[in-house]
Amino acid sequence: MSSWDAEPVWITVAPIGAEVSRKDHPGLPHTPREVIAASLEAVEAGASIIHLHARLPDGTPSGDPVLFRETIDGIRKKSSALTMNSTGGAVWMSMGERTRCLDALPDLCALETGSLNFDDEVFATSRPDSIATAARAHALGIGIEIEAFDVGHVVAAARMLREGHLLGPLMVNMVLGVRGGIDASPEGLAALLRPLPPDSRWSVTAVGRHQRRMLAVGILLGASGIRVGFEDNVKLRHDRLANSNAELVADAADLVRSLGRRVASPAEVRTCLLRGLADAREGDTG
Ligand code: KMH
Ligand code: ZN
Repeated sequence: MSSWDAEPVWITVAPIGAEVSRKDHPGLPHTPREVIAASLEAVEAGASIIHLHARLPDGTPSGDPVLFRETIDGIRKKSSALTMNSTGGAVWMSMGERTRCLDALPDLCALETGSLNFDDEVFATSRPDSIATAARAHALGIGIEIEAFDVGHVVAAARMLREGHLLGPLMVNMVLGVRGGIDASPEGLAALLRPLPPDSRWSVTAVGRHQRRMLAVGILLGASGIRVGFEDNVKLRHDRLANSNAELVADAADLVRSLGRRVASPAEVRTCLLRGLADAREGDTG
């Protein structure tokens, strides 16, 4: 392996989510205007990728591409951070509703490659739906980050790569600690990394109280990125509510630096992820 500790670590902020509400954090952004403000503040604090969901003004999750587009436009006007639309949506959304957000043309989208129990609910993504969503993202020039909540999701992504449904190298976000998915432990992360094809890029997300220590494990094992934000955890160091998404990003940036690595800039992440996409396309057309 090349000297991974010299490689910068990108920070993704997930400021909104779909399963969190203002009961969990009164400052949860809902409207595009609120999301843009929270995102730009997070970029100032060190984030280079914004993982987006959309909400109606009353907080109901929505797949409306107009809401996503307004948010993306506002972020792009004032920063070079990469935008990533969730095609996971909310657990209760149909696949059609989840994927409408691709029409807003983000830089990247998050894609599920399998199903799991999401606490008491079923979060279902069939293989044909994953393949169709990947094809649509490719056709629109949108990069893909796989969201792996359990080992089978990584295995399924590797199969999609082998079969040509995904462009390489894979970019996989390892999500630890969802009730129903893999547990937030070093062994859990190792299990997710085992089926990952060589040369893949991977990042770590951990929900709730295990977040900071699992991000540290990822940083030390060579993760390309880490993710924080109200979608995953509303508390700072699990004893008080974070003041903002930006405060969580600043804390994550401190963690990266304290472990001897450096925080990637949006320009570095753009070059790394979007050039990879262009190279893969050239390879395709031969
Ligand atoms: N809201 C979760 C059910 C993603 O963004 O792709 C799915 C989710 C993952 O948030
Ligand atoms: Zn999400």
